[in-house]
Amino acid sequence: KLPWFPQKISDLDKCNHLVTKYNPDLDRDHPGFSDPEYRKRRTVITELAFNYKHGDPLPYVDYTAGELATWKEVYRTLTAIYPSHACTQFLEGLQQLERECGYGEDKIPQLRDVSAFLRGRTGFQLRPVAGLLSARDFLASLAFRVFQCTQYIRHSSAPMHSPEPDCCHELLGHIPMFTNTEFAQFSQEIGLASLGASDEDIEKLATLYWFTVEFGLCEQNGAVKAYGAGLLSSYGELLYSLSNEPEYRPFNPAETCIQPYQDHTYQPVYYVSQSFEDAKNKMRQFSSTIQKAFSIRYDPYTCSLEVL
Ligand code: H2B
Ligand code: FE
Repeated sequence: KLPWFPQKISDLDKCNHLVTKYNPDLDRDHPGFSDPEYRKRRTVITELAFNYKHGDPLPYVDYTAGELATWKEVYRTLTAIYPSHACTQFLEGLQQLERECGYGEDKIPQLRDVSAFLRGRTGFQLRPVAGLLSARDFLASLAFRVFQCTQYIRHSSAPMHSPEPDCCHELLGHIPMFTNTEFAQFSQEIGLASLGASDEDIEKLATLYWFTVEFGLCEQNGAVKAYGAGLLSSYGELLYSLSNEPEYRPFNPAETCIQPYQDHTYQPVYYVSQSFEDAKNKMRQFSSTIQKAFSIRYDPYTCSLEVL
């Protein structure tokens, strides 16, 4: 039986299934578990996402002094090592955001402003999400050039790492890459490949997403640089991934898609692409091997799919 999938952008209102993992209310290891004030604040911000419908203005969050202090610490620490650790596309994206979209250490950018900016660059737009989404729903939104973003911030006791996505991960890790045309295309193609796919194929695509968009490395001018958002939003792992400790393997979807991965510690292995062009071509090749009973065309004028 064919799994349901969204066919128009407003159907993404139904792509909101969360994975209950690393949640401050349920997970005793979460840094905010024993901080009732943090948990209360989280509820307020996630409520905004639960109530959001496609077409609504993106919710505006009035961040507290404490939240702004966490952001500043994360921003300062990470931007200090980006020049030596991040790929050029990421650095260029971040520069644009600093120049034209109000990025900086003193304020947490609002999703509304960032979404408007990205739309004009690569046609990507944002929608708020309450936490870690199922891989199926998360990937489906990419097919419509929509990136689902959390809006709360990590707990102040652990600014260098968050086990779950937070606004530092989204705004610093992911958003700069979405200003890049090539990368935007790559992301949408993974999304389109996921629509109506079997659970097994979704798992493979999620694994590929993990080792590219989240933890990918690429070669640039004879050096290895990070482009994965999980690395670019975690000071410790960014340093570790480019040290000589972890194992590197060339990115090869057929092999990478079955590599087990973990989300509570650093990755033991990273996959290195020669370029985005290379990664995109290999992904495209892999996607064509996913068996589906139909083919799909995305219509950018109506933001909907033609299923043939
Ligand atoms: N949900 C959210 N909110 N942000 C992500 O970056 C994310 C997600 N990544 N769900 C997904 C899962 C990814 O790791 C793959 C597709 O499973
Ligand atoms: Fe992510």
